Amino acid sequence: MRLSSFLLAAGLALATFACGDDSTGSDGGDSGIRCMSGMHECDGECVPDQVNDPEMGCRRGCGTPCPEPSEGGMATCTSSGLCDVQCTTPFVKMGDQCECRPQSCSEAGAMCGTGVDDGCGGTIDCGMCGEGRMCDDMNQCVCVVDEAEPNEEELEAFQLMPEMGTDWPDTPDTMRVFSEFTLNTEDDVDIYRVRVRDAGTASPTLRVELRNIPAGSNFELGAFFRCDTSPNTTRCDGPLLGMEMDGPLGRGCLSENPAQDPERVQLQTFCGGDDESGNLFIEVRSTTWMNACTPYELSVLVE
Ligand SMILES: [Ca+2]
Ligand SMILES: [Ca+2]
Ligand SMILES: [Ca+2]
Repeated sequence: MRLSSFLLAAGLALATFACGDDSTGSDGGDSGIRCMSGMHECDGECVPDQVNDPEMGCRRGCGTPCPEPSEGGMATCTSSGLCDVQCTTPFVKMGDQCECRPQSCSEAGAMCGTGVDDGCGGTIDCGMCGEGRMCDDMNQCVCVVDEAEPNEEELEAFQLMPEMGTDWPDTPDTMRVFSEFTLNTEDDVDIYRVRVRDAGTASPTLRVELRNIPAGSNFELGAFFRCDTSPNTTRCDGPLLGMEMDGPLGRGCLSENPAQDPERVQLQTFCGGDDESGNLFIEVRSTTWMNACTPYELSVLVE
């Protein structure tokens, strides 16, 4: 077995050598002169092999540079010492020339858009994006940006309004559900401001819920209150209603449930004096973002 495979390998090696030997001399002329190893034929004579460089016509050439393709590539040498051409995408080799082959949308890296460059001076139409998405400058489908953007920090906080007016009184209760906002990128942070007005005798209770978190994503909710009158001793209500947290946006709660589970926080406001009016800041962010553009639902209750 071992001997036969050795013989087979030896046979193949000989065949390769013989083949290489046969073709030697075919490029310099057709006189059929056979040259010894390390030589090849040029104009009826055997000459030494050259450096395998296209500038010199490659190893088995006769000193004339290899022809360059007219566009889209360059002359090269094959490993056996003959002239060849190498084409750069989107050009493809056709004989000794490179021809432009128009790119498809995926080859061009485009998900959408009209007038996408096909690489050959023409354009292709790569269609439109699905619902909730738009085509950006790079021809990528990205989530549509919601109306509250930019709202990444306190100074840009988007003010949420109740059905009527701008303030959210606690007497009677004020409640509203918002379902037009999205986290449109992995880094999107949405900060909202709710103007709470203490209109009753008891201090306002604030309840915020985050629902309709897209499948595969995990969003978190924070709610923080800042009193008009210090000191601010607002606290989180109950262990199931968020983690107490003193943050840059005020005193409040964080709710960090796993996966798609809704987030829920409840704050009991306490301020200096009798008036517990102030600003509620709500923060929505993601820890896992699955590139879904569907809106989340934010419910705010002041009672
Ligand atoms: Ca947003
Ligand atoms: Ca934002
Ligand atoms: Ca969560």
